[in-house]
Amino acid sequence: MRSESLQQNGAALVTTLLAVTLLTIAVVEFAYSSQVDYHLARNALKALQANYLARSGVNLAVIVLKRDGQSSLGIDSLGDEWAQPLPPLPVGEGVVTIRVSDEQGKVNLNALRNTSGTINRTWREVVERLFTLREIDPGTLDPLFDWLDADDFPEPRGAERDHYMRLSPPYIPANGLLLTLGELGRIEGFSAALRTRLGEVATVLPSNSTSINVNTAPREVLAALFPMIDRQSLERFLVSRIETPVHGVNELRDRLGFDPKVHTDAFRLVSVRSEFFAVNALATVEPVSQALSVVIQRRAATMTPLSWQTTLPLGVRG
Ligand SMILES: [Ca+2]
Ligand SMILES: [Ca+2]
Repeated sequence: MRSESLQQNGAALVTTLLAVTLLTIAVVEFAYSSQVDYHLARNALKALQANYLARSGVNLAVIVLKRDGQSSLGIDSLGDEWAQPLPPLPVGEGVVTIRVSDEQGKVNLNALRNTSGTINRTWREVVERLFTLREIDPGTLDPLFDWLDADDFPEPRGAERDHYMRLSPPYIPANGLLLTLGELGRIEGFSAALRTRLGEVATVLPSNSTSINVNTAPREVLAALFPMIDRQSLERFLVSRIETPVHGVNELRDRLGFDPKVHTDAFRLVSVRSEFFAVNALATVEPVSQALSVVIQRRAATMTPLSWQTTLPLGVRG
């Protein structure tokens, strides 16, 4: 009798232990998944807040650019309000950093194509010099010329329809203007590393008739436009244009110390006013960051976003 009772007690103990173990596992599992859900929900909320904060940063820059367009005396320069670096702005639980740059300080690769579908000789020379200054073989430009020009005849080191149709998967080259800077990735030889090296000095704008704003162009772009200018004159100009921007081509000629007898086609490629700007906003609502990059076209008082790039939330921590 006693042995039977002990056996029953033992079985009850095992059953109880088993039940407690299962319950513990269930509770731990539930607590873990609740914690994961909580972190996911919290990060999604922070990402949403960061996204809207970055959008607000872009909107703020648009207001500044619009106001500048209405007030500035027909020129855009690095002394303008939009060009001044702002400290990071705290907003609510987050902080947003905004940078505006002039896309017309860069070389617009679409300017290489004449409206007739041929390659523009003057721009071609400028871009070849720019590549040389960036220590990139100008021969790598041939596939770009072929991508832009209307014909199917390859340049000496170029690539036309025949080449792209042999790829897997095959595709047809544009034989027209580029739509985005990213499209360069589809052109033979334009590797990611090469595109990164061009980022600060080249852009893609939705027109082939843009000019370069000499009040905002980087040193290398100016050197590619005016190879006959000595280094000292160029450095003097780069320093002086912030306080005293150029108001016209004749003034530029004087400021760069040009011999009046010297003629250069490059003067037909430059201006002192800009229509295209890039706005970069980086918003952080800890632990999530969100970056937005927008190209804005400013025409009179009309501001049109042309491209809108969002990066994935960065720096997510538990
Ligand atoms: Ca072509
Ligand atoms: Ca061609």
